[in-house]
Amino acid sequence: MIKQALISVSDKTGVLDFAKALAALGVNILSTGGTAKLLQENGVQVTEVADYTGFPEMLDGRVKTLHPKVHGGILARRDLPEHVAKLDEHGIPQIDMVVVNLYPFQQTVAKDECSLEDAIENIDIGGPTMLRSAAKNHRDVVVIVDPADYGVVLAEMKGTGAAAGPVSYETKFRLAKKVFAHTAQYDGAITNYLTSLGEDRLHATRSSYPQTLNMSFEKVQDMRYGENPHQGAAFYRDLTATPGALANYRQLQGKELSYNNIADADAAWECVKSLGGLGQPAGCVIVKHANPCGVAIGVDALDAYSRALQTDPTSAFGGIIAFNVEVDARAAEAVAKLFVEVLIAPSFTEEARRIMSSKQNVRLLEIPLGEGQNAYDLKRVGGGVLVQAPDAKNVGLGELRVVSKKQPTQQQLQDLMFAWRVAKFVKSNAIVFCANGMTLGVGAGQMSRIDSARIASIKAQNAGLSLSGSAVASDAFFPFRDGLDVVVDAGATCIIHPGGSMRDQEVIDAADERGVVMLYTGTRHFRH
Ligand code: 93A
Repeated sequence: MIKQALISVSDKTGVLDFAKALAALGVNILSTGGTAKLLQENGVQVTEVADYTGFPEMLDGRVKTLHPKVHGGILARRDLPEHVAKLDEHGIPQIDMVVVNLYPFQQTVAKDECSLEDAIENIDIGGPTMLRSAAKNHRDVVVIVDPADYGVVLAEMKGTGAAAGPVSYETKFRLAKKVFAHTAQYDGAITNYLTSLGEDRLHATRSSYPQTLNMSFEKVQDMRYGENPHQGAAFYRDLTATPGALANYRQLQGKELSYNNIADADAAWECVKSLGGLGQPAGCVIVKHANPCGVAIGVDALDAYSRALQTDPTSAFGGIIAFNVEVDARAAEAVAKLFVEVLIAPSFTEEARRIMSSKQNVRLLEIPLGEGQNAYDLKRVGGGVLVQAPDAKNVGLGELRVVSKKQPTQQQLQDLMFAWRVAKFVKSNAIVFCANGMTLGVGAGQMSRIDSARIASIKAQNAGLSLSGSAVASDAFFPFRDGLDVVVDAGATCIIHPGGSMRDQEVIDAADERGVVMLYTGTRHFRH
């Protein structure tokens, strides 16, 4: 039986309706200053914690609920007669439900103008203490930290009839686990903030990379295995993930996603999201082993797909395909002809879904298009983790510098911009041949740039694509003129790369000697 609940919330979403419902079920409500005021003003009868303990809120609210009458009432084991007798001895009634959410620390420190003092005042002490007390004693106490759980708890309480009834052990245990995950994350945010402050502890010197880095993830799914069948694996979502992130996918059909599916799906999704603003409405990316093996933009999904597929139809077999526009029936029909592992798009028409349903093994993922970036890019190394800002840079036309004598045509500029966008998503060393908004040959992941260049042109030949008049992007500078000679021999007439080599002049002279256009981006896109 839930006879008494303590409600103390900073986020007051839904709390009024919840408290009203509890009161209607005959639950006695204890509450702190601001929460009590809101409830009272709206006709809910509550007892202020200060009146309940006989101690006023003090020290500017720093001490509100930190009292044995509160914590004794939460922590006492109802199954131990000694505990129950102790409560009686001290006149402490039991508290059967704790509804608490915390001072908004994360939101406070996210503001640029936040001072150390603001941050410190927003470190909640009494709230986590009650949450932890209640979660520890979850067998006897219902604890709610997330307003989204009000409904579930009420439903269970009402399910037992007119009187306030028991909440199931399963629910209480789930809610308790949620509390510890929440307080761990909360303390993590405090640690991240404090250990990011400079020596002088002035806010202005806050570093993006704290001394102690805490991140919280929640499991999306267990996987049958990892990169290889002898490796266990699971997929976790960063708790800060935005709706457009891969981890927020909705699977519409198909087998369970594997570890490699998810890694490749992410590569495809990130690449296709970057194809906007290139002069065509639709974009399509086909990925195999984390590298794009075909990328194109087009007038619609089918057009983009058909062109992307031409680059390397052999590698596309068993690939992962992503679109940045809705997949319609025509595109779905074309894709259904290929053996595909995963198909990703912001949406699918009903007709497209019906067509894909004949290919039940294809995993269909729907993800809203969104610009959200991971806060940190992480890479595990033995015993540690490398942390960097994600590569969010998209070079604009204004940043390009023509270094050859020959000036680019408008068409060449467009081709070079497209090639450069794609090269960012190809493992280094990356060489990408393109023309008319489609890839013609992709050389990826080689230890020498010249080998990537050779491979890219061989692949174009294998696919029967002409490289004559093509544009080439190289993710980093050409260290010697030999790489440039390879791509020009293959037919390229314009080249884009970051520049910045010791032998830049040698490479520029080579471009002039060969009569091709060369542009510098000033930005490098290594991807390992
Ligand atoms: O300053 S505290 O750390 N000291 C406390 O004793 C205490 N008890 C509850 N903060 C405390 N709280 C927090 O107050 C709760 O976690 C909740 O976030 C907030 C609700 O305050 P009010 O009801 O006055 O809006």
